[in-house]
Amino acid sequence: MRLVLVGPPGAGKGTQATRLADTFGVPAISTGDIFRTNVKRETELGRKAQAYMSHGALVPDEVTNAMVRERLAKDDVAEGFVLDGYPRNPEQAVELDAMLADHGVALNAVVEITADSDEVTKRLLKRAEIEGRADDTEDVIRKRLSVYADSTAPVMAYYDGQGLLVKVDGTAEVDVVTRRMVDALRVR
Ligand code: B4P
Repeated sequence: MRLVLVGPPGAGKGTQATRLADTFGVPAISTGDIFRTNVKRETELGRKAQAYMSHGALVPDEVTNAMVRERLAKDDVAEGFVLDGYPRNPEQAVELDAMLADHGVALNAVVEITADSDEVTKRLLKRAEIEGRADDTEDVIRKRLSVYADSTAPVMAYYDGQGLLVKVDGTAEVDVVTRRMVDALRVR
């Protein structure tokens, strides 16, 4: 199973990616998590990503694409993966298709998790109280939502055109959303 999860910040991509990865027995790959790990370890990649992330902007494509290309070349993704947070613009989507073609494989489905701005803002502000993530402040959340509308929303048309898009309503309890996703993927 080669899956991509797309959705606004706070829709539940990271939350659901681990659950789907367990269900299908493949690794979950989160570009946001890889960046955050690198920021914490103060690596060169982390230094490059930090300023963009803390302002809610996308990390430049050349940095992100190279990182994903390297990750998808590892042995553990031979049987599949759940990709969370990538692609985030149509250019990254084209690049992902090229990476997979190089390995002679293709995506099985792209799941769009939907949730409105009020709901995701509420969730992220709650997470801020628990985890204190630098990009979960009200101003940065607003910026992330506008980046999503401008840059990431067009990715859905790209995948819809390929017949890969599956829409799942993300506004329910976590278990319910997981079941909706698994059911929607099984009927495909
Ligand atoms: P991400 O790490 O992808 O952050 P995110 O969009 O907020 O999603 P996340 O997975 O963390 O949250 P989730 O919705 O699961 O990206 C962070 C930054 O990294 C970006 O702004 C950008 O700068 C950079 N970046 C990442 N990928 C990039 C790319 N491809 N190109 C360029 N830059 C990139 O969960 C949010 C909260 O909601 C959690 O607290 C969770 O517990 C809660 N929640 C989840 N499901 C719920 C439910 N059903 N009900 C109630 N609460 C729920």
